[in-house]
Parts: sequence; C-alpha cells; structure tokens
Amino acid sequence: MDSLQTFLDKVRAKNPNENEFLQAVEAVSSSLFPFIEQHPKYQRHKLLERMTEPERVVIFRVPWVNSKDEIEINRGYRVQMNSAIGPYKGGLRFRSSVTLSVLKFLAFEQTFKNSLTGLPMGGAKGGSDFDSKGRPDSEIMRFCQSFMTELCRYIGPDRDVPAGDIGVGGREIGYLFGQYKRLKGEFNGMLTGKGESFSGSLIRPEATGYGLVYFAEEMLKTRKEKLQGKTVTVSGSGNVAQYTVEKCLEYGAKVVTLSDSGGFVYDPKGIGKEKLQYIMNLKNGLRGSVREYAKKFDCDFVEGEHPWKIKCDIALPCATENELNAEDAKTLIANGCRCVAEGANMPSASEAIALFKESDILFGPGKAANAGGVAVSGLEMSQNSLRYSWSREEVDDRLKKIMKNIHEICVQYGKGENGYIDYKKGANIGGFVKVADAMIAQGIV
Ligand code: NDP
Ligand code: 2IT
Repeated sequence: MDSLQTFLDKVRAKNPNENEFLQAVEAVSSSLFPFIEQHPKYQRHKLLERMTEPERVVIFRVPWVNSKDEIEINRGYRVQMNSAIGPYKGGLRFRSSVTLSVLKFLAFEQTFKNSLTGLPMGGAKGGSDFDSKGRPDSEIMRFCQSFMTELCRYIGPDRDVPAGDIGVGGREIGYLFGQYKRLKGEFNGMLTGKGESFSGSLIRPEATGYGLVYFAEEMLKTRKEKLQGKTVTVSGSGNVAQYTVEKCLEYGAKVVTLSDSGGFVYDPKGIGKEKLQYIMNLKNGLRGSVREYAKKFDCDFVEGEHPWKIKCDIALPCATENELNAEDAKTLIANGCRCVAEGANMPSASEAIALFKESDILFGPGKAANAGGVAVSGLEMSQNSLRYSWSREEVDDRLKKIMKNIHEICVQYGKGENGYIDYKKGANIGGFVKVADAMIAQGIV
C-alpha cells in the first residue's frame, strides 16, 4: 500500500488543476489512511485509488435558443462516481462557476454521504455552467429540455437518479421530468425532488435544512446543550438556508444572518417567521438580492462578505464551498461560537476545520450534517417503487431517525480517547466502510 503522501501525489498528477476535487480527496484520505493501516482487510484492494476515479464522466453540449432568438451553448456534465451500493444518486447544479473539478468533488463527497444514510444509493453529481438568474421561465424551460435531451441516455430509476442542488429546485426538476417523460415515454422515479402532484415526496424541499438542525441538536446533546435560546448565524438564502431557519425557529433559536452571492444581512432582532416568508418570496423564482431584506427591515447589509464576524453560539454555513476560511474560524472561536454544522458541501476550508478541532468546538461536516436532503430523496425513490406516498409525519419521522443514526455512526468511528468527537473522521470512516465492503465483495470492477 502506498503512503498517504505517495497516494496524494498520484491523485494530484492525474487530476491537475482540479483544486476542489483534490481538496476533498485530501480531507477524506487523511481520515481514512490511519484506519486502513489498522485494518489489513482493506489494504490490498486499492479502494481509495478506485474511489477517486469516477466510474464514468459524461460531458455534453447543451445548445438552446434564448428569448432574443440568439443561440446559447452551455456545457452539461454527469459524474457517475461509484455504484457499489446502489444506483448513482446526487444532485444537479446549474451555476456559471460549475466545472468538472467542482462536480467531481461533489460526486466524491456524495458517495460517502449516501452510504451514511443507510439507503442503497451510489454517488454522482452533475450540472451545467448555466445560470438562471434574471432569466424568464421560458428560457429556463428550454435550457432544461435541451439538457435532458442528452442526459436522458444516461439516467433512469435503476441506473442514475439526479435531483436538485444550487440553481436547481422544484421548477427545474419539473421541466427536466417533463422532457424525460416525453422522450422516453415512461413515467418513473428517474429524478427526485419532484412536485407533490407528480410523485415527489413530502418534506423533500425541507429535508436538507430540517436534517441539518436535527443533526446539530444531536451534536449539542453530547455537551448537554440544545438549540433553544441560542444565537445562530446562517449563510446562504436558498433552499437549504430557508428550511434551516424555519427549523431553528421551531427549536427556539434566534437566527441573525442570511447571505447570498452579493453579501450578508445582519438582523440583531432575529429573522422570525414573517421575515423568513419575505426571504422565500424574494429568493425563490426571481432570485432577488438579500440587500432588499436589509432595506425592508432596516438592518445592515454588508457587501461582498460572509457572516462569520457576527457573534454567535452556532454557525450554519448553507451557501457554497470554501465560504469559511481560517480567518473566519479564528473570529468565530474568539467570539465564543461552540458549534459549526455544514448545510452546504465543503463550505469550511481544511485549515478552518483543523482550528475547530484544536479549539474543542463541535464541527459537523457536510457529508453527515446535510445528508437529510439525499436521505429523503432515497425515501422518494422507495415511495416511487411502491407507487405510494407517505404522510409528512411518516417522512419526517424517518428523516429524524436517519439523522440520529448518522450521528451515532460519527460517534462510533470518531470518538477519541479524550472524549472529543471528531465528526469529520467518524463520517469519513463510517461512509467508507459500507462502500469498501461492497466493492471488495463485487471483485475488481
Ligand atoms: P440554492 O440555489 O437554493 O441557494 C444557494 C444559495 O447560496 C443562494 O443564496 C446563493 O446566492 C448562495 N451562493 C451560491 N454561490 C455563492 C457564492 N459563491 N458566494 C456566496 N453565496 C453563494 O442552493 P441550495 O440551498 O440547494 O444549496 C446550498 C448548498 O447546500 C450547496 O453547497 C449545496 O451543494 C448544498 N446542499 C444542497 C442540498 C439540497 O437538497 N438542495 C442537499 C445537501 C447539500 P444567490 O441567490 O445570490 O445566487
Ligand atoms: O448535495 C446533496 O446531497 C444534494 N444536492 C441532494 C442530492 C439528492 O440526490 O437529493
């Protein structure tokens, strides 16, 4: 078996300039190498070498015609990373900054995350460098139709099941579903996050944010604390952030920030139910700026910055990767923050995570803390196979149990002799074991 350094050198040489992907691989393998060294049964099989090589990557042209009768060309992707434990599963991201490196990091993380849910789902991610901001629905529909015209060859309910991510919500999933059905003549569960009226699961829109808060509450419990009465900073203002705020309010916490690509708002009075409804109306569909919130509710908008300098007990990054760096971590720690749980994928830089650990702060990595979204996607797949739908209570109850179980797995593999729970280590090892066992059982494929 190669040393960690030799392994990483080879991955770097094979994937030059893929910074996000390399960052994720480094973070995961630094947890896994010591574990594999202690467990000889995982050593001969080149598992990490195989897990860092996607089973398949599809890159395709997405041509379409905009409202000014101009032709636009976007690039579409699907990274099918690992199918050891189930059909490929993972979201689609539509954003101008989408690259192969970003989607490879997300597909790699997804493999471990999906394993942690306990449901039979492999890892994948896809998307396009298309940005819907400022575009009419008719353009978004035409783009989605062109994207699906190619993607439909590679997906299916037993093959690969995409869902939403940044820039892809219920509207986009609806258009994508309609085009797949038309092309294939099949009404099936090839996408999750579908509308309630066409076999989507209840609670799927809420699931990532709700699951994050359930997970954070479990983390706090290990220190005999709870969310009630705590001050929380949240970044982002999209799907994950919105339902994170909703559940925080239900648990009696006070949320004082939200952000978007333009900056953040600080509302020391707290973002209550009505203000949250304003944010939902502002961001969903037309995708306005949170600057409007600051004007409407007479509070501060800080342009071009993240909310981590605001004093809080708990920080929940819910926007995007690398939005919380080492400086931010130092500020959070100095201001008395005691718990950071990631709603976004890889929002914290590696140096920030190391600082949290050094300072004995609870840190919940995305692959564990935000797994509620894909978990309810998995439950949507189950319901579609059954041709049946469960009630809100039933799905929410299953979601809670899954988040609790993921927390237990993190404790099982991450608790050190000094009692500190290293959730990053626990999630990486806990996610790895099931995929590794399945890969070994299935031979060299
Ligand atoms: P949305 O598109 O609904 O919202 C994204 C939010 O993040 C928006 O407020 C957006 O601002 C902001 N944002 C995006 N890029 C940047 C940036 N570079 N700097 C600052 N803000 C930015 O996406 P989601 O809420 O679905 O996704 C948020 C995060 O959660 C992502 O990391 C995603 O991978 C992760 N995630 C999502 C899941 C899901 O089920 N949707 C499941 C698990 C994780 P603006 O409005 O200005 O674009
Ligand atoms: O990052 C994620 O877990 C998601 N965007 C959700 C994926 C899914 O298939 O529901």
